[in-house]
Amino acid sequence: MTAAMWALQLLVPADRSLFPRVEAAIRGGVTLVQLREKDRPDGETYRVGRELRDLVRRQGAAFFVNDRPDLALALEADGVHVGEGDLPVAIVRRIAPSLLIGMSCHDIPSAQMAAEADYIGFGPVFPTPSKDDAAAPTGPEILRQVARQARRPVVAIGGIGIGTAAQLKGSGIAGVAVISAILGAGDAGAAARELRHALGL
Ligand code: 3NM
Repeated sequence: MTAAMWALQLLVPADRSLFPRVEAAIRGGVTLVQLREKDRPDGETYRVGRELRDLVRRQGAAFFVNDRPDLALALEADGVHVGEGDLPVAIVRRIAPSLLIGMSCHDIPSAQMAAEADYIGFGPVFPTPSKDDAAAPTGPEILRQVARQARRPVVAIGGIGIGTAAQLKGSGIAGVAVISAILGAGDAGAAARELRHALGL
């Protein structure tokens, strides 16, 4: 695992029509792609996920799966990203020892509890258009405190884009995770490049 792996993460659903954008985004500087599919049947997610994994690996990025250690194992992913309502990290580690593990945290106490994860996903830092049930935004100051205290790399999420990136500079984060800033951009490659530049990552 290299620190650079956490720099710029892109979350994508199991949708083949997004593949060209994912490919361009990796060329632009996305280091990790996370398959995040909440709606489709498992069989379809698995089939599309295999193609996505192959594309991501070909381009030299890491491949993670959201929420589902079973699917992450089936897809031979590099890692799985779990939330507070999912299986505890120690249990995921036991049943899936080959996987790196990311854990979502939304406040300082939960970030302190996530010491067993390989990285902490912290947010939403800003209001997000991409998650209906997102917690209240923390703002960049809480993120800074978490990044300072955490013994794990911290990846910021939620409303991060070219308009908010400047507020994260110098916060001590290892990287950011985004949806709309890249998938919603006209040119996904340019969006990824500009975001990395703006963040100094
Ligand atoms: N999780 P965008 S915020 C998937 O805070 C997700 O845990 C969040 O999308 C959390 O970059 C979020 O478009 C959505 O704001 C991120």
